Amino acid sequence: MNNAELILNPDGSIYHLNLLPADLATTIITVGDPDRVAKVSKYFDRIELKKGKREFITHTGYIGTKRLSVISTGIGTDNIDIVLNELDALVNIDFQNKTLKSELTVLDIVRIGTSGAVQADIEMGSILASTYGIGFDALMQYYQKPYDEVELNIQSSLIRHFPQLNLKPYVARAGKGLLERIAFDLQKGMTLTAPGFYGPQGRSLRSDNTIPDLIPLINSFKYNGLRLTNLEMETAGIYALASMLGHQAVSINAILASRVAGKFSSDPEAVVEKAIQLVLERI
Ligand code: R1P
Repeated sequence: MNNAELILNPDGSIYHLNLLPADLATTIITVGDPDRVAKVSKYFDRIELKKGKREFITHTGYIGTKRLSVISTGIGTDNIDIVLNELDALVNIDFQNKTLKSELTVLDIVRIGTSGAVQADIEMGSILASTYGIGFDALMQYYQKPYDEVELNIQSSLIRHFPQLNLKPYVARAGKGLLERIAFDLQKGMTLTAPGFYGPQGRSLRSDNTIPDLIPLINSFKYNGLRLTNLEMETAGIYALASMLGHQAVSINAILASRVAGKFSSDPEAVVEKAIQLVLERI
């Protein structure tokens, strides 16, 4: 790869994340909000480094003997494209000669994010783990990645259920081992990843939306007893790119809103705190 593909800063760090390979742990927590990084790292026994650039803030440290990095992604799968590719490069590309290392490292990536429920029985204030990410964004149009049979079957069902969509949604599953370890007793469901917060999630402040009944449509989708449970903006991109690059990923959602009841949490910080504590106990 050339110097315009893998871009390094003058100190040798990777372009956007501003990290050197030695700065990154192999267990990584991603959060959307840069302010949430410190809310995670305050539980570290020792913080080894704090670095950042733009919305990508990283704290690396230890809980006991476990080394962890927590990194903010900002909002959306366009940012996830940057974060996942650069995280992978930090462990799997030799920065000296810009070639793939002969031995590849598998990262464990846990998203702690906020989300809105689209099913009446998914309660505000609860924590939900995503079994699949369903991408209604365009990110994976640009990558060749093998999908398994179930992922492709879910995709076909989605295309039939949402005839108004002009793009093919993509479907990517959670990392199995990580899902079992972090989310063994959590409520689970398929998470729809939207390419925006308002129209793409069926909200209308002043807009006329092309799919005005988006929430009931999402709510009524079924595949072999599986259903769409919640909406957010990163999970499908994380799952698909992690899988493409050989990493494990799981997305843990703090449910702040009910899109069915039209309600928003009165204490969103407490719900996020609960999700952070739960993940850190299990990671
Ligand atoms: C929108 O408000 C943001 O919140 C959710 C969405 O995925 C989107 O990033 O997650 P975070 O709270 O992790 O950012």
